[in-house]
Amino acid sequence: MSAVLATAAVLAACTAPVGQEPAAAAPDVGIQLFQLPWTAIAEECETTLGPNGFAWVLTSPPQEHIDREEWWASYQPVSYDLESRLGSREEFAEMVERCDAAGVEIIADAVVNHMTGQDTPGVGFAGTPYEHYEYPGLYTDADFHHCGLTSFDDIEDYTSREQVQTCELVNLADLDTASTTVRETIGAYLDDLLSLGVAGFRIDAAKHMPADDVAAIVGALPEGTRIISEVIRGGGEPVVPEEYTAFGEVFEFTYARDLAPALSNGVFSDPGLEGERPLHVSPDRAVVFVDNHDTERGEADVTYRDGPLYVIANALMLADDYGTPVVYSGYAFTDRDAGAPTTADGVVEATTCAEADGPAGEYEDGERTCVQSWPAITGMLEFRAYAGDAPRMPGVDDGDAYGFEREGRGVVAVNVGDETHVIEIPTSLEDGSYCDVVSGGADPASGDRCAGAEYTVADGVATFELGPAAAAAIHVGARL
Ligand code: LAG
Ligand code: CA
Repeated sequence: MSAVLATAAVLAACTAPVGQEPAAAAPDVGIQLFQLPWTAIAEECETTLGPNGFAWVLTSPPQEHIDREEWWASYQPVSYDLESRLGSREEFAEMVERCDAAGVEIIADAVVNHMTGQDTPGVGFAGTPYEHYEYPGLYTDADFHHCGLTSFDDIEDYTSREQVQTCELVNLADLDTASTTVRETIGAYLDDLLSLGVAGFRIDAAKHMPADDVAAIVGALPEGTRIISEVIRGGGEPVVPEEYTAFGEVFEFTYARDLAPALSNGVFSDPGLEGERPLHVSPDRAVVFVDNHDTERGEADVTYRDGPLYVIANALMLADDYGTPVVYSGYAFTDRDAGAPTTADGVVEATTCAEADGPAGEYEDGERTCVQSWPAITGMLEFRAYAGDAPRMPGVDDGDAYGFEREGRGVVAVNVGDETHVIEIPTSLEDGSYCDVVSGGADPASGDRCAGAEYTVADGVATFELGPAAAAAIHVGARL
């Protein structure tokens, strides 16, 4: 149902005069709306995500958490009550309903490897009292690992599988997920979220739980529940994402790591086009991203702060034929711990976008990036719908410019340099003039003009004149 609605939305948004239709592949792109309250996500689904063809939202964790200002309070569960700084149970349920009606599914972030990392007793956001290893009505000390392998039971050596999975991640009380009662308690929490209509879960810190434990927990959920395990690939580490693909998808961290260098040095190379990419799970198991809430505070070389380069990175990801992309949308920060702005009663506010049309030149702390609204991104969602499952053809790397065709369906081109560059890309698209969907696509008013740039295909070659740090994309549905 939702896929049908979303396809209709993409069709409605497409104003190309030629009678080409998007390929059969259903819209698959997700959007991580980091620390956005439930009522605001419901709004976004109706006004922006549904109409722009996003298929799913990854929310921040919905359960009760420690009562602290930092965003990462969300990652320290106190109880599985759906009462958090992001909204109430009722608001969560209403969000799922409204998003569903707009053709957008909800994937909830499930923090189930651990509880809090607080050494002193406290009271959670919704009023539940707790201690480091005591959560009334939920878990007692016996439900936790005390690995006894390191001085403070903290993970110190990531080359030790035993430490990674049974010691504590930054002091967070580590659940004994081999225990039947622990598995059942986690299962009841996930079932509760499913009863409100969520489509599935991001499994937070999955690497820190044996794959067999995760398999047992999610295996008890209804068939069709979507599972995306967060298993950060690490060089020389024994626990690898491939262990978690038998029961769902995984976030493929290699993807962003491979994408970034070319954006600064202009040296692009094609991925293995014959299927296999080194250190990548198989394409049908991969969820890919340019950045997420952790990497934008850490390893990511390209984030919202990089403006046009960030658009280019997202355009290349959305044009690719590998994996299922999730676009990231958060808020500006200078302090990595700073939570999203809250009201006087401590709930997160849906602050305004710094700029809805694209990256802002400058950001004030707390302003939202609203990447889901950027015309360049929604244009690439349209490109992706038209590209369908057409294979990616060998690319052209020409100085600071690069581009490739999705066979017979569309061509994408980028220029990461600071001078204008003309790049020619072989294509089997029909000769003619095409509207660039990154800079606006077809002009809805006229139907025979482009709102943004126009590029031509002649004699099997698409020619793009790209300004500094620019991307462009044409597809079969955007031919004049
Ligand atoms: C994740 N995936 O595996 C989340 O994506 C990531 O954002 C979480 O870390 C982590 N695992 C645990 O769920 C975040 C912050 C940490 C924060 C942690 C717990 O990046 O900085 O740790 O959530 O809130 C914080 C302090 C630590 C402290 C710990 C316990 O930074 O110094 O030891 O809390 O109190
Ligand atoms: Ca663990």
